[in-house]
Amino acid sequence: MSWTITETNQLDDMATDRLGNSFLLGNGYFGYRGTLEEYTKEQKTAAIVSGLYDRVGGLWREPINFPNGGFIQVVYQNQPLHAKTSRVEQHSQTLDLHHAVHDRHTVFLTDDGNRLSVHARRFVSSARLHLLCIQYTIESSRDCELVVRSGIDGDVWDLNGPHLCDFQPEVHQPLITLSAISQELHVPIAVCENTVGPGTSQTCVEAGKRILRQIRLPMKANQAQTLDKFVAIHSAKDTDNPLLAGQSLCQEAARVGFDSLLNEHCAVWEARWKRCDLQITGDAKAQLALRFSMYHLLAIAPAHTDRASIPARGLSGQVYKGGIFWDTEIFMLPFFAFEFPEIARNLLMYRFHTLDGARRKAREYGFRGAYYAWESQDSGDDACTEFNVTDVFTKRPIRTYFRDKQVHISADIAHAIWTYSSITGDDTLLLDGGAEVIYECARFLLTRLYYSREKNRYEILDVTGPDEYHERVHNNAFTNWMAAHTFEICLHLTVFLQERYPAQAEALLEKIDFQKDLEAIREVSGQVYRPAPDPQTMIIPQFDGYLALEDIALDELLRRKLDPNEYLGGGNGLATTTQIIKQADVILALHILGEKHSREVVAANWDYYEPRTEQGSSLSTCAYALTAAHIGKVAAAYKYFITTATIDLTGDSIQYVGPLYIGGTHPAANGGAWMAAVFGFCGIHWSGRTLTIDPHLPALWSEVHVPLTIHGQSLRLSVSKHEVTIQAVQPFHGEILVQVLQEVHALPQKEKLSIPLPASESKP
Ligand code: IFM
Repeated sequence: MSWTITETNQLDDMATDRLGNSFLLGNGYFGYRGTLEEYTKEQKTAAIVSGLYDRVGGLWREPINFPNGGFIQVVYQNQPLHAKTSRVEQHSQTLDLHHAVHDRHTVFLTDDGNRLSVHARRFVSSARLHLLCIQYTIESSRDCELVVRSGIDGDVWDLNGPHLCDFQPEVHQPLITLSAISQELHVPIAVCENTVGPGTSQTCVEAGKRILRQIRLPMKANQAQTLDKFVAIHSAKDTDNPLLAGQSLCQEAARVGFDSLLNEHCAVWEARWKRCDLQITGDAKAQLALRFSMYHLLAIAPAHTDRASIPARGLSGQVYKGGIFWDTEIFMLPFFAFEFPEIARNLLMYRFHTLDGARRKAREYGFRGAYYAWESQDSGDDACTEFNVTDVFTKRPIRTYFRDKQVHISADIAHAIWTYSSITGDDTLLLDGGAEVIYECARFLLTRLYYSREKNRYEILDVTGPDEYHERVHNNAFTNWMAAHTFEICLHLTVFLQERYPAQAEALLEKIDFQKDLEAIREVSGQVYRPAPDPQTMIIPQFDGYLALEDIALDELLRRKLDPNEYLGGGNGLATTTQIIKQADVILALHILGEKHSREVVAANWDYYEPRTEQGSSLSTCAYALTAAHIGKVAAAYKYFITTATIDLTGDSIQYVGPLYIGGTHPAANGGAWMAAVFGFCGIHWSGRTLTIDPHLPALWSEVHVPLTIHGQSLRLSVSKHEVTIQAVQPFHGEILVQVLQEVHALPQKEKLSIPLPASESKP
């Protein structure tokens, strides 16, 4: 029930790209695109290893795409079969979200009328992080001999490569291996492969970076033959000897066998879904889209390490240089903090491990503290360049002010750490580095303030907010609010540490020499300018002067375009001089920090900004969904929720900015979809002490079951149009307060707490 996605006969080039993303498999260590076994770099095959980057000459540094050990091709009468060029009678791809297993069925019809059917089942093991397993079954409608070419293809798809050199194809019977080293840092990598099954095998090497075995398979009509293929992927970042580690894993895999490996892998996924499956009654489409979103987050989450985080395009390729953006902290972290706190902790510890990179960046721009990278890779130094976009007309790079001016990134990280601590009640993150990160972020923002004597307030000038079409503006509401919030966090944190961990608090203040800055923060905190709603219109200006810009309808602006891919921001962009914005900005601020504002204020701003938002970023629609649900615009919220949750199913996202390819998966939208369902429709809000539930369910949703973990306590919530129920899974310490319709209840230890909703709350 709502656990599988299937696509049939989708073989055109657009579909190949889209399915490469939607059918992605992964285990946090590596992602393997949903391409077909016979595909090559032209169809964007990729095995992207998390946290391993390389740079060629002056090109962009980006993740390494490993040699494709999943390559298999059937040759019939000297003709290789290929789903895109051979005659295909039937074709389907299916992803079982419950177990993270991909199936492919293709029936080829050969020129002489033979039917060859291929069924390949594969998974990226979540029990053994370096392992990809494929079971390849072939059947022929006639007696014949087939050749199966199975091996490792080192000729890979790269955006700014090639990243590997010194290829060493080797045979270590029964294995074949391909080793190489990365161009920039000379990191050795190895891919090892073992294909087990019938037939007689010979090995051949093509062009130095492709090593294949040719298996002669005598086929009897309608009798299937099965090959099991095991692929191990390692780099010297994981182990001293990637080749040896790969060989031993491949041999071990063959001993254990495909079925047992599949069982252990499925058990990991079943356990995950037990913890987080959100069940919607009445809306199978939303259910599937939401599970799809959660699946994608889980497939790329670094559950195994706190040295890596989740890039903006996940592990689906090299787009955005494999960089980790604010996407993780603002859009993905809530899901992990409420469902898998241990993964949320890893994501945030990554920021601690990259703190020195953020300190270097702050110094580079003449500030102190931690200015986090806009696009962060392994060291935390900023991979974002000054010229991110190319002008489609002049073919010249456009100066963009993402790297140097999106200062909100440091506030976003401080906010995420504080939120994690509030949701999980886990102080260890703060003690193990989180507090240091918050202090350094606050210090950076302190040094970024400008005191206006005239207005007697602290302002933040010359920034780019979330809306990237308006760069170098003054007093961006989102940035100012988040900075002021960071100062408040910093002060609360100090009180908290001094009360609970006085020795550690003192040691930390001394270690980073923070006392004076702390005093300064205490002084300025109340005086930071927080753009407020206009008393008449209730509109919060996105930045100084925003409301005076040309107020043009989005359609009209888009009609002014001369090229479909032209960039709307930057110095000459069409949107720059207008009120058209790329993505949610004030609306996102209202979602994160809008508590102090009335629903009327949120509604007025939603009505104002929504028609002026291009939704040009995958981060935007969820913010509109969340806020729309909050103000009771349930139909609009639902529309934006579906757009967010299906982005990688429909492939309906921007693929190019100028000539720059930006396709891939959209994990921030995946996290946004979860937030829209939980915080938006179910109206769940955790204040640090009280769990408030204020549902606004879409018409089709008769009931939603939400598992949540708060302060280590697993809770099962049910929200329907008539009732809210909540139960603790185990006995708990302390008190959990639940607020529904202004009434606060203490959650009983054992029984279910049921709170009826009056008829007026049971709105469609
Ligand atoms: O972080 C986003 C940014 O807000 C808009 N451009 C794409 C980035 C990565 O998703």
